[in-house]
Amino acid sequence: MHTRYLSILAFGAVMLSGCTEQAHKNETTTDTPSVSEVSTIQASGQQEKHIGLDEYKSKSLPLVTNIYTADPSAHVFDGKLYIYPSHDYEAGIPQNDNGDHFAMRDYHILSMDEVGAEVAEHGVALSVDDVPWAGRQMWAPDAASKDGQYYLYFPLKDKQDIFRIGVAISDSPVGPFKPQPEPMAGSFSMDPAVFEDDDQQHYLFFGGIWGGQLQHWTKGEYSSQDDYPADDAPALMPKAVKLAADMVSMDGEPQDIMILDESGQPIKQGDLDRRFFEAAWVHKYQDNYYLSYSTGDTHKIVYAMSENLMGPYIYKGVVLDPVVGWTNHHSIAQFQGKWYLFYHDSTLSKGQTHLRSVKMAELKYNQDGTIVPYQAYY
Ligand code: FUB
Repeated sequence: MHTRYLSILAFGAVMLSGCTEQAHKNETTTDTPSVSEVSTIQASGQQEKHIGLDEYKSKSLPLVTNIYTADPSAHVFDGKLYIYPSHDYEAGIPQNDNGDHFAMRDYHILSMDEVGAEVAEHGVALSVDDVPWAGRQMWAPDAASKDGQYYLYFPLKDKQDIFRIGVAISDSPVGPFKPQPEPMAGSFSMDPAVFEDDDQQHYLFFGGIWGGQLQHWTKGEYSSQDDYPADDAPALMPKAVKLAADMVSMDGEPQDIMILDESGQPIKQGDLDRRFFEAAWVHKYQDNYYLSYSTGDTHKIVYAMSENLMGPYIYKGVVLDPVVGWTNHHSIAQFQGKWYLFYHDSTLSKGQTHLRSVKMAELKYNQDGTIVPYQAYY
């Protein structure tokens, strides 16, 4: 039996009391607390292979510590770096396979003028209370800019508890954002990521299985039943669609983005180390598109490459090994001439899976364009 997002630590909840609205410098440090009694337990009673806090020392500090942040989507707008994260908090909801304990209610945006400079945290940019169709759970967002307007794309369950993707608009990259009265027509599942191609056309990538609900949409409409492919059949793939010129609607139907193995066969559903789970992100380096994503229950960020934005993509390898906490979610962006990996972990909360912190680190490429895997811990 799977245990969705379950990470029970052998020590109690740790509150962020004492944290102030201070910004922190992103510098290499050994910030991980030394905690000896850490284990992660599945409902089955088996131990999962997680990172224990006593085993590793972090290379990077959380970008902010006054709030918990996760799922960082990084973009450079007008020469400044903006990070659009989830805002984790303690909702007191028990952990389950659907991720109910990720009960986030608003978004706060981070920015910085240069790497190593103070990180600004800009307060509430959008609240669940502002969204007329809202049910619950504001999960991983992303943002885009066009013609002086900024668009925040956010996954949120509607009043029927079905994930939809909403769009909110602002004339500032840090909000406040005004939501559209309805979710994006035709939207489903979660983890939106918007990629702007060289011709300024924007594309929306999205999707995630388990609590992300992609397995409920295999017949083109919502079904309350899980519908996963057999282990030896092609995996459920991330979806992508061109955004219409208005940036708030889709130009066409979402299509599957195929991820193939080295022999040209679709990655199989049972290939847990490589199959798509959630957190799709696309970037372009030199002449190739890179589709990176989380493998979910094997806790890795991996990537595939293609010469075509809409694929097929060929699986290449690991970007980031498992981090402290169950989820692994990232973005990749170029800023001031260098490439960076943005990710999260749960070191600040001493391992609580639903209380994460965004970090960043330089990302390097090999001569052939493949990515040098990043090690988050010494
Ligand atoms: O933060 C809630 C969910 O956890 C995200 O949408 C997933 O990608 C995972 O990080």
